[in-house]
Amino acid sequence: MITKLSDQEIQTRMAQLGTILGETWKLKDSKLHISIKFPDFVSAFTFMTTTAFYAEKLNHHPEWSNVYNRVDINLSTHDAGGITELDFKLAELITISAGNC
Ligand code: H2B
Repeated sequence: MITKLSDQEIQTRMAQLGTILGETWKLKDSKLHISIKFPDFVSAFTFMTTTAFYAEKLNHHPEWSNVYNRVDINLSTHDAGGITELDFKLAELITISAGNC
């Protein structure tokens, strides 16, 4: 069973996360949150498709929404009731994949 990270561990890991199109990952409602504005709908949806494959590979899935060229993402581990190592793994993969979209 994966365990929740401490507040200190979360702060340390957040400082190591990169940016996506100038947007930074933030802590919102005890979840890792980012809101990304893409140039258009196609690049936003391409990003979501790429991310979906990473999520399935990790068996760890985002809470997200898309309106035209904006994608809002919230990451937490439902099974642990908070933020775990898996959320940072997915956030890192998302940050890398956004660089390729
Ligand atoms: N995604 C997230 N974000 N948190 C989880 O606890 C989780 C998940 N659990 N994806 C996985 C699937 C679990 O439901 C399956 C049964 O392994």
